Amino acid sequence: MELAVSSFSASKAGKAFEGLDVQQIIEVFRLMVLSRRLDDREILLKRQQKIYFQISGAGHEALQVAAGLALRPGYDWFFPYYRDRGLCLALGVTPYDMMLQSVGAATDPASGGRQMPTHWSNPALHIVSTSSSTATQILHAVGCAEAGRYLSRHPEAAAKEEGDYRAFRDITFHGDELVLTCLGEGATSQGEFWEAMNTASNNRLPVIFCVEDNGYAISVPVEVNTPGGNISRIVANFPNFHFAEVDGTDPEVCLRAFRAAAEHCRAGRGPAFVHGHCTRPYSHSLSDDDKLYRSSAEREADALRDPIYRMRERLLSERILNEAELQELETSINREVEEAAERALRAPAPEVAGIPLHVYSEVLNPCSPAFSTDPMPPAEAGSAEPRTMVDLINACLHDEMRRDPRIVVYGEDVADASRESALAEVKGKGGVFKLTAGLQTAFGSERVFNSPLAEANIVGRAIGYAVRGLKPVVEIQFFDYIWPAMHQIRNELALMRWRSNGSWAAPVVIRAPIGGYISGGAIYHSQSGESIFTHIPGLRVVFPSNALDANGLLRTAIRCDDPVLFLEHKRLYRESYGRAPYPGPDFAIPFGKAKVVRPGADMTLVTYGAVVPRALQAAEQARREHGIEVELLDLRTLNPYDWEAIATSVRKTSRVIVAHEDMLSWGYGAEIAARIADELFEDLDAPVKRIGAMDTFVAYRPLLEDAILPQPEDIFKAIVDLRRF
Ligand SMILES: Cc1ncc(C[n+]2csc(CCOP(=O)(O)OP(=O)(O)O)c2C)c(N)n1
Ligand SMILES: [Mg+2]
Repeated sequence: MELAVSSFSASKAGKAFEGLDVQQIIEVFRLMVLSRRLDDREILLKRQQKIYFQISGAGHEALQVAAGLALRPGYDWFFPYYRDRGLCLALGVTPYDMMLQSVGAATDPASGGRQMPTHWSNPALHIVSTSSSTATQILHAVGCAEAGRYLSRHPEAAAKEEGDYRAFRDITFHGDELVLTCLGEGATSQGEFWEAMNTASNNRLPVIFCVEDNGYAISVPVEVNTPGGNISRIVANFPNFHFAEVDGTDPEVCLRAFRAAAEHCRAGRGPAFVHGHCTRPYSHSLSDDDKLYRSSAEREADALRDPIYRMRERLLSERILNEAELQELETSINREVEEAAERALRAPAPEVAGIPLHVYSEVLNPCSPAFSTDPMPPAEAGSAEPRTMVDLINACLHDEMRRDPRIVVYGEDVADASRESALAEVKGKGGVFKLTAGLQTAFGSERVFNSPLAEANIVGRAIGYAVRGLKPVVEIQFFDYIWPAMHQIRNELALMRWRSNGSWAAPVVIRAPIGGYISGGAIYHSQSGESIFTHIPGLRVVFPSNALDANGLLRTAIRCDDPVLFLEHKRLYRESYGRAPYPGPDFAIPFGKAKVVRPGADMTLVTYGAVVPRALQAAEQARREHGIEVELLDLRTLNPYDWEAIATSVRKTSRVIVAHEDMLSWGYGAEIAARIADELFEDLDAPVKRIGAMDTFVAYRPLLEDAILPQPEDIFKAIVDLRRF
């Protein structure tokens, strides 16, 4: 709105307010008030039970609006916090869009009614979908900045290509783009914050970390979260950073800080840290009452620093607006908010039938025949010599990296040598199991590199790369150490597409060596646990049992458009079982297609991974000694899994055993067995049997390991027992 500005000289304003003209200064105030009024309206709607949750940005408006005005929507990238209404308004999210999310409308552009209010997402403005988790987004910001840098150095990687996920991803980038991520002072206690600071600092990434310090994390005061009570003091020694600690209630000071931070980042000097001291006048959320834990003196002091109140006073005292003009402005804001709320309340609700949409890619199905290609004849592929699973995974990585410049590979120890000069005289490491050997040498250190020893860092950054359209193929060194990344995998990686109603996706491949049977692997180098991941909607889980399947399934994992956990059994890496000649650079196996390892009419044995060769051994013994013909199914992929193959076989044999290496209780077999009992009851002549490890971890002494994990004799015994029915 244009207001008459009677008594204020623009040149005076320009000097005083970072060069903003009077209209721009008024716009700063307008956005701040708009943010507050939207919160107020939401609070009312929540009290009227017309919306279902409310958390406000009150007290943070000055810092956020300044950040939004200093940066470039649709050019820079944004990973905001749940309080960032002011930021998002300044970037261009409309009050109506916000209210659509408050009511959970079908047309809520951020999530289609799936996320709470203020869980931002807007592809056109480059606001990437964020969750309720307090610090996960910071690692995404780091990965996003790395992706931007990578793309500006390798612009050819942005080209659209048919035949894989690249056909569906538009990529844009700018050499001087930057990334803003925001968090509360409480969230700086999360490890992911420090993991992000580490990589941003080390790699001189153009990321602005904005800490919105309102002194509390719900009821926990800052000194409990931060030693000494000031995060700026603690981070001050991180190299390459530009630091600013500011009064977060003063938009002028904040604007200056963000402009300086942006300049530092755009010039390629490194990241920036803007620490703004804000207030929190409305308690943590509508479910919280700060009178329960803050003294009234403290609350009153906070109220005096309220950014809206202070800015209003300033506009009056500097005679930018008079009282009547302010009231006119406020009335027009109220009207805008009211209209947005009224319209949103009339918006249609989401369809129940649409719930499953965007759990996985709607445009590229990894189960489709497009991913079914035959191996090349050995003569054409180069050699008929049988190769190990390690060889064929490594070959697939080489082939795909050659084919697709969007692929980056990183993890702990995956590089040949981080100190490149050493490569003149040494062979290189290439992974503790050598799966990534030679990749850095072949494709360079920008595409293949070591990560810090931090699993959330590996997966969180990968999400940032992937939302930009790149394809990270990362390694978790041992499945046993995937747990620090679990938060990122479950709450972020697998959810990015569904929670943003298909606007964003993170089709990352995580490779992880898994399993025992290695004599001495003990508790922390023998774990299974695949069912924990198949219980995550949105995540594909693959578990090959032989070299050829590993090659073809990894290719599908890389070319598809969904996040994939690719589990590689350590015991099978170099086994003579399941070696195969190199199948050529385009061999692919679709997901969800089991393999009949051995046909049989007497009973079905469903398994996967390292139990496949053990079950085969048991099945052969059962044939020799009892004439029992077992049909052995190797599932190969666990999510999706081939229900048709299971059902077809069970209908034929009427008897079934589900076997796996993981612990029996709540294991993967429980789901398969339950579904067989449910849907194939009429076809069964015997109870559904399960075989799994004892309900304990794997012990060190091989004598104990052998007893804990299922052995061929256990499977043999179960086969013979099941025949009795
Ligand atoms: C990982 C995680 N743990 C706990 C919570 C619950 N929670 C939501 S907000 C919050 C406090 C956050 O405080 P701070 O980072 O200072 O941000 P503020 O809300 O004060 O802006 C907590 C504990 C969460 N959302 N995510
Ligand atoms: Mg806080």
